[in-house]
Amino acid sequence: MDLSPYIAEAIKLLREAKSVAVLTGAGVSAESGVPTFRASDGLWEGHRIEDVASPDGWERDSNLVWTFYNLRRTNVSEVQPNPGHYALAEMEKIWGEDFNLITQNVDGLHQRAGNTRVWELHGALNRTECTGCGDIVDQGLTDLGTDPRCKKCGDLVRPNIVWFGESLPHEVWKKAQEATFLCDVFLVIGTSAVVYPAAGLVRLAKQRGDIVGELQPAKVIEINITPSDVVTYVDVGIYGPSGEVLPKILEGIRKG
Ligand code: BJW
Ligand code: ZN
Repeated sequence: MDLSPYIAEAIKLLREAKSVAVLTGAGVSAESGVPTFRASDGLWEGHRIEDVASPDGWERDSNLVWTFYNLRRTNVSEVQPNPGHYALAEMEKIWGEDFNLITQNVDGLHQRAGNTRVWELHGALNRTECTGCGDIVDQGLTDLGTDPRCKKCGDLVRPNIVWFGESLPHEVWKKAQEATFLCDVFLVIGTSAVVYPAAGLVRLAKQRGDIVGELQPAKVIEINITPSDVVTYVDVGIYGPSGEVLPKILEGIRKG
């Protein structure tokens, strides 16, 4: 399918935009070699993801949870940002403080590509959080074994990841909502948009005019290999790999 008319439409909307917000999901890192969550059977070594990435799973078997996360950490330490990540980093240079990248990803690849205004809704693989004193520490992406301990109080630490049923970090969520509310164009990239409250941002971008009369609904551009759950809010859908589509959009914005 020829994507160029949709890419041209996205470029036009972006060139008119004063403020841009982006929501990314696992698909943006797929071309780097980071597996997505819902692509295959959703299983890891026969376990449902919900069973290893949930407070219940942690209570049941923290050793298993750490084995899962050590593998994820090692995988991410071995991959590189792809052209999609780099295009988003270049876009931040164009819009500056009016460019906000909200991500559900925990792999840190946006920051490694150069984005600085990144709001991590679901935590980060490189950080741990003490189950005793709550201390949050950047531990890099090394294998931490299955019984890593807090240097301050000696209690077991857990991955600093938002599991199902847990709240998102308050300040980060506030920033994400603010950026969504203020943007003229909202890009939703590489997410199935089934996990809330993150997916709800797309609707917020569209419905901001209902809340503040003088605001126009943001234009929503989706980039994915297939339409997501929020397709009804999408103005321009570009259905191709983000690592190929985003550099083309960047090139078009620059040609201006
Ligand atoms: C490409 C591509 C390429 C591929 N180019 N594209 C019922 C209804 C509504 C809500 C709920 C409900 N029951 C429970 C809830 C709430 C729950 C939720 O939303 N559940 C739904 C699944 C139903 N949410 C929560 O629990 C959240 N907390 C919360 O709500 O707190 C308030 C509260 C507190 C107490 C009680 C109740 C409420 C927390 C959610 C945390 C999510 N965490 C995870 C796991 C972290 C584990 C880890 O990373 O280690 O975060 S879930 C997992 O999904 C991960 C992801 O960030 C998240 C989103 O997935 P994503 O990124 O969209 O990936 P995929 O795989 O789904 O999609 C990939 C996409 O890429 C696809 O579309 C492909 O087509 C595309 N793609 N290649 C472009 N090359
Ligand atoms: Zn501690």
